[in-house]
Amino acid sequence: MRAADAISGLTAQTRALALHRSWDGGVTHNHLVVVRVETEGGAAGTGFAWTPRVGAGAVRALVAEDCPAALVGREPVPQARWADLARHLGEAGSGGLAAMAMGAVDIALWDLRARSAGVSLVDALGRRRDRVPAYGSGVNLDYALDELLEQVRGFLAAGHTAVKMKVGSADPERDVERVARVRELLGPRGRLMIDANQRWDLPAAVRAMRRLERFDPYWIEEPLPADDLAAHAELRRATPVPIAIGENLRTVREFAAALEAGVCHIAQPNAVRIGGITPFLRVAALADARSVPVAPHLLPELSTQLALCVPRAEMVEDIDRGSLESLGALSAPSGVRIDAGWARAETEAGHGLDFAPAEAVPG
Ligand code: SMN
Ligand code: MG
Repeated sequence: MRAADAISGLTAQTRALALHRSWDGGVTHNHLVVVRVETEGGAAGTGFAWTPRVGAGAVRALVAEDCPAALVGREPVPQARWADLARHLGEAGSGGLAAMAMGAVDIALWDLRARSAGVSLVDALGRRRDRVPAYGSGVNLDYALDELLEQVRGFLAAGHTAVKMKVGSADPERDVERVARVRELLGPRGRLMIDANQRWDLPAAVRAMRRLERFDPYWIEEPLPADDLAAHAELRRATPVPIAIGENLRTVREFAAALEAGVCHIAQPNAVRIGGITPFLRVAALADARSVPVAPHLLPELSTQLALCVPRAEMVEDIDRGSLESLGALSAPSGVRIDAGWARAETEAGHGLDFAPAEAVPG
């Protein structure tokens, strides 16, 4: 890389994307932070972070105000810049919002690298497959039973045979009834994943799984507080259902510890929250070494591209009307397509995500 291609600057803008229907707990928007990295030679790459509820403004500030000192004047090499940024942002923490800021920058640097080479992100990272299975996913704990069943019918009509639904209702009986009805709709051969979003404590998780096991869940996702490995180990002894975690693990070391403890049977890194594509790939390598498949957490436009490159890919999440494209974040179709239960990426150079002009979000 010529010195003329050193990083010259970074910009970051936030944008509130109205959800078509609120996510559980009254979440009405997903907030996007779009980051652009430019080089002295005129090349550019785009990255992003997203957050349903809190932190978009803080991530924008970290990128725009704190990241340039670690990046400007240096070569846009993702892995090298990632290490610099981790050191530089370290006093803000290794995970959380600092990781999200790093994630947005790292995605931009990978986009820049692929574009400079004139290849797609998938080819820059190393394509291992042309398609990956997808599943229909709903943020549907707040849905009435008939709305939940309607959503699942929609997934089936779109060609999905694997579906994820929320559990963790205040009344455990409600979960049993809903899971039973969805299993009935799917039939015995469909894959049914359940996601508790950390809502249970250990006894509640043990009791719930005892009642839900008979519906043959393909995995139980986030049954417990994400960082409580000891509780996961206890639950693991109480249920044969594989445990899927990762959307709330924010560092490679947290994944290493969960894999080491034998409580992460399906790894679900989120490329934004873990600090970008660079650490995402490290998690995928660690998971592979433990015979654990990767089912990337949202959003489908990026997670599909990454799932095409990891050693062991399980499925990607086709979230109901929650993709960047369906939220109106893109000014052109992304090239990532999910059809009849399969996800593919036919993108132009880079990740192919062309973000619509951003507006500042008040506050
Ligand atoms: C989820 C998390 C964050 C936003 C939307 C949905 C959910 C999932 O836990 O696994 O899809
Ligand atoms: Mg989840």
